[in-house]
Amino acid sequence: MKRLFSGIQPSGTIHLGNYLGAIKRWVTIQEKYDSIFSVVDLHALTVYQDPKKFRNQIIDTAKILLASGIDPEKSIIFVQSEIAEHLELYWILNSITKVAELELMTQYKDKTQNGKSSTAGLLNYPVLMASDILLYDAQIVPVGEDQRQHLELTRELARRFNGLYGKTFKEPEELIEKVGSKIMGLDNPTKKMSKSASSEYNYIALTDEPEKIKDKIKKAVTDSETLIKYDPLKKPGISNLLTILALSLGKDVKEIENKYFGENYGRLKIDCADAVVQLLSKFQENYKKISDKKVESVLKKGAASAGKIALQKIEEVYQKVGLR
Ligand code: AQP
Repeated sequence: MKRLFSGIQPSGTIHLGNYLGAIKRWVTIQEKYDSIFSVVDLHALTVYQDPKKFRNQIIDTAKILLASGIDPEKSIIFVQSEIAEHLELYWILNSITKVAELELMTQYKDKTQNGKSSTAGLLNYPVLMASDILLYDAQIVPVGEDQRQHLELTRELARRFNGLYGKTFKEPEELIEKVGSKIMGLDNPTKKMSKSASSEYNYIALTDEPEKIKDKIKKAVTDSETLIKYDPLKKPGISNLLTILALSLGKDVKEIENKYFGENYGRLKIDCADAVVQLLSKFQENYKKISDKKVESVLKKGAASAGKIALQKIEEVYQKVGLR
């Protein structure tokens, strides 16, 4: 069975974009791959996190994975900072990464657009991501559109290291689905739905009550026309609602677009909200039943399993570079 790695940052409220773009798929694909899912808390630190809330966010993110259906009997779930080898490999890979190639990363450029000097952590973020993947010899990495460039860098670093020190790392393949890879913000459909958005009307939290979900979708930004059509460039708000509705129902966007042709925006919003409420109902029921104690015990077991693989790999790497 091929090994799969993916991560989620505990950087705020986990939202519908994270669910439709990542977590929901992880639940299905864990059957097919030897899967490792990490709560990547070190990545989250590239943006300031309130120390009083951070640990709770970490536990809550893991709880969300469990409530969504990630099965700790089938997959490894662990917290990144509990496995120090991520940082050890990060240093080794940093030593073969050029600053210029990191400066080219779109996500880095987006986050530093205002011309302010960025932190070294933000610049080096893709190297830590490469370490996460290569440490476990992951061959499959499910990614959103925004992470593709980072995965390409991961492959490049694997090739570079192998070229310098002999075959050590596997080059991972991306697993991407075009639809749903980018769910847009409800209050601004030209930018992706985001945990760190300033308004809660940007996202639907997975734990939002049905009334809240309905209210947020009702207020979602659309356009001044009356035409329901899937056209992300010209009609980003309507296209986003069609995507959310289609994915929530497990249907094709084209089919949903045809079905709603000639309908009014109000109808689309009501049906979209109902579908999201329905989609999240089982998750919310599960979420309420999982205790923090249960989460801690799953994470402990996960760290033990991940730690074994990581230790073996870092020993191999240290030998290859001559540290051992
Ligand atoms: N809007 C989105 N649509 C589809 N997929 C998304 N993902 C994130 N936002 C969307 C996917 O969720 C997984 C985990 O993401 P992450 O924790 O690495 O966070 P992120 O990509 O940085 O996005 P966020 O949620 O907006 O967080 P902040 O605001 O903290 O940057 C990934 O597979 C990601 O593609």
